[in-house]
Amino acid sequence: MRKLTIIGMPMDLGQMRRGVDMGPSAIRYAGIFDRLSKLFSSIEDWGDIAVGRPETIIDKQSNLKNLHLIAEKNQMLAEMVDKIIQSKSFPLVLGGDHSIAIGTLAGVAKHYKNLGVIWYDAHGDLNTAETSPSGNIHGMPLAASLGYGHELLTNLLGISPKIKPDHVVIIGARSLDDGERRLIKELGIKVFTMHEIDRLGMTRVMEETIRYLKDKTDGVHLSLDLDGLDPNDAPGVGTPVPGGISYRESHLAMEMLAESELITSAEFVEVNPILDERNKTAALAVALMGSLFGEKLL
Ligand code: EXY
Ligand code: MN
Ligand code: MN
Ligand code: MN
Repeated sequence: MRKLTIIGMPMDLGQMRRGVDMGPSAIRYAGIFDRLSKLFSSIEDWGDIAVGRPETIIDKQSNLKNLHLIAEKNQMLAEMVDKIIQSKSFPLVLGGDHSIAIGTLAGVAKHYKNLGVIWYDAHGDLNTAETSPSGNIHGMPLAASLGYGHELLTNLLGISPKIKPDHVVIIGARSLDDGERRLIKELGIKVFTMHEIDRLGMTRVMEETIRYLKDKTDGVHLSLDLDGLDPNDAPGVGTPVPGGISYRESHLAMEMLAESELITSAEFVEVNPILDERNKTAALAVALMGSLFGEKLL
């Protein structure tokens, strides 16, 4: 049976709403250990990376918020994730805002030549300093991992790009900026927007996702932003977008990923307990982890 190693990244520097730094605590409090202990031969918790919460600093040249600190902290995360994989354990990263994917993917990409990524999100996270409407780096991690954006974000661990455009699948998109749409078209990134999920159903979306990634990748990272789900099911997120993926569809997606045995690393991000209703979103994250790691109903 597999080993699992959990690492918390209490990062809130990638966006402007307080509270998402408490995501890792909220997810642990929601019972991650009890839920996952039956599914792994051993679970280790390496604790949280010390991020801190200084006042926002806007980089004068790029207009990016907290650029230097985000790069520095993600470097630490990348090194930890690298160590977890070296120890032959499955890395599970708890966020924190989505800017942490820059670090997670850097650590993971060291180990895979053809890394696949499933980006489960209401957003594309494909902005750069030039296209971003906000300067918030949590709207940029997928672009950075593809090699687009500020060098401090694209070049972590000296690997750039971390992933190739045809190894990425975005699921749940319903809020894309103009620059993100352009990049998606230019790079030919596979996207299942809410339209395709409504039209095809989640079963077919996941079948196509798995088929698309299976033969051309040697590992697949799941980056699950809780705002991919509908805000009724996941109210505790900083950038909610109505009309999202349902609770049941998300379980089905995770169960199909478990069956596929494709996923080699994962992160669950954007849980903000201050905005949540009685830790509902953290509990949802833990329930989805159960399905992702092979929990059965019967
Ligand atoms: N596209 C918007 C921006 O870049 O500011 C909103 C990004 C939200 C990113 C969230 C976490 O996925
Ligand atoms: Mn903040
Ligand atoms: Mn995101
Ligand atoms: Mn999002």
